[in-house]
Amino acid sequence: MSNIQLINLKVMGDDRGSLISLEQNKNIPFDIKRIYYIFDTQHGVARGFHAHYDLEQVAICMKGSVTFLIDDGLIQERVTLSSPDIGLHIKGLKWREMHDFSDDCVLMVVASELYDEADYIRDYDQFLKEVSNANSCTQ
Ligand code: T46
Repeated sequence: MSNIQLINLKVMGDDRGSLISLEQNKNIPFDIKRIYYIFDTQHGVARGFHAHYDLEQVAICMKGSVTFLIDDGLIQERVTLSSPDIGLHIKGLKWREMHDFSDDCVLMVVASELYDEADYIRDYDQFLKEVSNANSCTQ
């Protein structure tokens, strides 16, 4: 199964333009506790380079484009987000990196938990150990 889980967000359009509504436990598959957004990313900058223990997120590129790398410890996959009606659902132990931000990129992220630095795994070798531990628990 692919690590790239995309959510198609229904556009409510009329002759005035477009509108998308995000609702917890409806098109966003969890309780929403936090929203943050990333913008004015400097040219050539990449972000992320971490995984989370428990956090579940949906990333939506409101403007411009950005490429995510999602890595489950075995497979690395890339997806470019460039439309406000597509959400990238990131759940479970997944290393994520964000590359190739366009100058005008506005990336909004809807999150299931408040900010907690203790939930971050910022070291790739530690991430691989956590994946291995999780896999040995499920076998
Ligand atoms: C993720 C990717 C997609 C806060 O104080 N509160 C917050 O809610 C967030 C998200 C960050 N911060 C602080 C922590 C750092 O001092 O803001 C600074 C930048 O955060 P970070 O380096 O973690 O940013 P990114 O872009 O590498 O990662 C972010 C999220 O942190 C992360 O959960 O999945 O976007």
